[in-house]
Amino acid sequence: MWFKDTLKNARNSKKSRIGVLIFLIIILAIIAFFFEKVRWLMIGFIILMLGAVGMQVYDYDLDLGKLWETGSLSESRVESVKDSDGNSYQVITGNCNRKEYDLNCDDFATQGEAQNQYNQCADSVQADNPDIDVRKLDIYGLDGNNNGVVCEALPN
Ligand SMILES: [Ca+2]
Ligand SMILES: [Ca+2]
Repeated sequence: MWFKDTLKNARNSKKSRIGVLIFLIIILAIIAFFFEKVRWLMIGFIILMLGAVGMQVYDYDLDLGKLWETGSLSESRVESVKDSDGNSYQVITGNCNRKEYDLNCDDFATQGEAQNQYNQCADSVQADNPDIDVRKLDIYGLDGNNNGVVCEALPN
Protein backbone atom coordinates (compact mmCIF):
# COMPACT_ATOMS: atom_id res chain seq x y z
CA MET A 1 0.00 0.00 0.00
CA TRP A 2 1.55 3.30 -1.07
CA PHE A 3 0.49 5.26 2.01
CA LYS A 4 1.89 2.58 4.29
CA ASP A 5 5.25 2.86 2.53
CA THR A 6 5.13 6.64 2.75
CA LEU A 7 4.41 6.43 6.47
CA LYS A 8 7.23 3.94 6.96
CA ASN A 9 9.68 6.10 5.03
CA ALA A 10 8.63 9.16 7.02
CA ARG A 11 9.24 7.31 10.26
CA ASN A 12 12.59 6.01 9.08
CA SER A 13 13.84 9.29 7.71
CA LYS A 14 15.84 11.21 10.26
CA LYS A 15 15.22 14.57 8.61
CA SER A 16 11.45 14.21 8.64
CA ARG A 17 11.50 13.10 12.30
CA ILE A 18 13.54 16.16 13.27
CA GLY A 19 11.11 18.26 11.23
CA VAL A 20 8.12 16.83 13.12
CA LEU A 21 9.83 17.48 16.48
CA ILE A 22 10.66 21.09 15.58
CA PHE A 23 7.07 21.59 14.39
CA LEU A 24 5.82 20.28 17.76
CA ILE A 25 8.24 22.54 19.63
CA ILE A 26 6.89 25.57 17.74
CA ILE A 27 3.28 24.58 18.58
CA LEU A 28 4.19 24.07 22.27
CA ALA A 29 5.99 27.42 22.31
CA ILE A 30 2.92 29.16 20.87
CA ILE A 31 0.69 27.50 23.48
CA ALA A 32 3.16 28.46 26.24
CA PHE A 33 3.16 32.04 24.98
CA PHE A 34 -0.62 32.49 24.95
CA PHE A 35 -1.78 30.28 27.83
CA GLU A 36 -0.18 31.26 31.11
CA LYS A 37 -1.84 28.42 33.06
CA VAL A 38 -0.07 25.66 31.14
CA ARG A 39 3.11 27.60 30.45
CA TRP A 40 5.40 25.54 32.73
CA LEU A 41 3.93 22.28 31.52
CA MET A 42 4.58 23.35 27.93
CA ILE A 43 8.12 24.41 28.79
CA GLY A 44 8.65 20.95 30.31
CA PHE A 45 7.43 19.33 27.08
CA ILE A 46 9.67 21.63 25.04
CA ILE A 47 12.70 20.52 27.05
CA LEU A 48 11.75 16.87 26.42
CA MET A 49 11.33 17.59 22.71
CA LEU A 50 14.71 19.31 22.57
CA GLY A 51 16.20 16.21 24.15
CA ALA A 52 14.54 14.11 21.47
CA VAL A 53 15.92 16.37 18.73
CA GLY A 54 19.39 16.00 20.28
CA MET A 55 19.08 12.20 20.21
CA GLN A 56 18.04 12.33 16.56
CA VAL A 57 20.93 14.61 15.65
CA TYR A 58 23.40 12.31 17.40
CA ASP A 59 21.73 9.25 15.87
CA TYR A 60 20.70 7.97 19.26
CA ASP A 61 17.29 6.33 18.90
CA LEU A 62 15.63 4.59 21.80
CA ASP A 63 12.80 2.11 21.99
CA LEU A 64 10.48 3.59 24.59
CA GLY A 65 8.86 0.25 25.46
CA LYS A 66 12.23 -1.31 26.15
CA LEU A 67 13.31 1.78 28.09
CA TRP A 68 10.20 1.51 30.26
CA GLU A 69 10.85 -2.19 30.82
CA THR A 70 14.58 -2.02 31.60
CA GLY A 71 15.21 1.60 32.60
CA SER A 72 18.47 1.30 30.70
CA LEU A 73 19.38 3.70 27.88
CA SER A 74 22.01 1.41 26.38
CA GLU A 75 19.73 -1.65 26.34
CA SER A 76 17.03 0.39 24.59
CA ARG A 77 19.27 1.53 21.78
CA VAL A 78 17.74 1.37 18.30
CA GLU A 79 19.89 1.42 15.20
CA SER A 80 19.34 1.26 11.50
CA VAL A 81 20.75 -2.08 10.36
CA LYS A 82 20.97 -3.59 6.87
CA ASP A 83 20.37 -7.30 6.40
CA SER A 84 22.13 -9.53 3.88
CA ASP A 85 19.39 -8.82 1.29
CA GLY A 86 20.11 -5.09 1.57
CA ASN A 87 16.89 -4.27 3.47
CA SER A 88 17.18 -1.65 6.17
CA TYR A 89 15.52 -2.15 9.55
CA GLN A 90 15.21 -0.19 12.74
CA VAL A 91 16.54 -2.76 15.18
CA ILE A 92 16.74 -2.70 18.97
CA THR A 93 20.43 -3.55 19.16
CA GLY A 94 20.73 -2.78 22.85
CA ASN A 95 24.14 -3.62 24.28
CA CYS A 96 25.05 -5.44 21.10
CA ASN A 97 25.84 -2.10 19.59
CA ARG A 98 27.50 -2.74 16.30
CA LYS A 99 28.70 0.74 15.45
CA GLU A 100 30.48 1.69 18.64
CA TYR A 101 31.64 -1.68 19.91
CA ASP A 102 32.41 -3.58 16.78
CA LEU A 103 33.95 -7.01 17.16
CA ASN A 104 35.95 -8.95 14.60
CA CYS A 105 37.10 -12.54 14.44
CA ASP A 106 40.67 -11.58 15.41
CA ASP A 107 39.30 -10.30 18.75
CA PHE A 108 38.79 -13.96 19.70
CA ALA A 109 41.25 -16.79 20.27
CA THR A 110 38.88 -19.62 19.42
CA GLN A 111 35.78 -20.20 17.35
CA GLY A 112 33.91 -21.16 20.54
CA GLU A 113 34.62 -17.80 22.19
CA ALA A 114 33.40 -15.93 19.14
CA GLN A 115 30.36 -18.19 18.91
CA ASN A 116 29.44 -17.59 22.57
CA GLN A 117 29.63 -13.82 22.17
CA TYR A 118 27.66 -13.97 18.94
CA ASN A 119 24.99 -16.28 20.39
CA GLN A 120 24.50 -14.02 23.40
CA CYS A 121 23.96 -11.01 21.18
CA ALA A 122 21.93 -12.86 18.57
CA ASP A 123 19.57 -14.22 21.24
CA SER A 124 18.98 -10.84 22.85
CA VAL A 125 18.54 -9.04 19.51
CA GLN A 126 16.21 -11.79 18.30
CA ALA A 127 14.11 -11.55 21.48
CA ASP A 128 13.78 -7.78 21.06
CA ASN A 129 13.00 -7.95 17.33
CA PRO A 130 10.85 -11.04 16.79
CA ASP A 131 9.87 -9.98 13.25
CA ILE A 132 13.43 -10.00 11.94
CA ASP A 133 15.54 -13.06 11.17
CA VAL A 134 18.56 -12.17 13.26
CA ARG A 135 20.91 -14.40 11.26
CA LYS A 136 20.38 -12.15 8.23
CA LEU A 137 21.61 -9.16 10.24
CA ASP A 138 25.11 -10.62 10.52
CA ILE A 139 25.72 -9.24 14.01
CA TYR A 140 29.18 -7.67 14.34
CA GLY A 141 29.88 -8.94 10.83
CA LEU A 142 31.13 -12.22 12.32
CA ASP A 143 28.98 -14.47 10.15
CA GLY A 144 29.32 -13.32 6.56
CA ASN A 145 27.51 -16.33 5.08
CA ASN A 146 24.62 -16.10 7.61
CA ASN A 147 24.66 -19.77 8.55
CA GLY A 148 24.74 -19.06 12.29
CA VAL A 149 28.32 -20.33 12.64
CA VAL A 150 30.75 -17.46 13.14
CA CYS A 151 34.47 -17.13 12.42
CA GLU A 152 34.78 -20.58 10.82
CA ALA A 153 38.51 -19.95 10.22
CA LEU A 154 39.33 -19.72 13.94
CA PRO A 155 40.69 -22.81 15.73
CA ASN A 156 38.33 -24.77 17.93
CA1 LIG B 1 33.06 -6.54 12.79
CA1 LIG C 1 29.32 -18.47 8.98
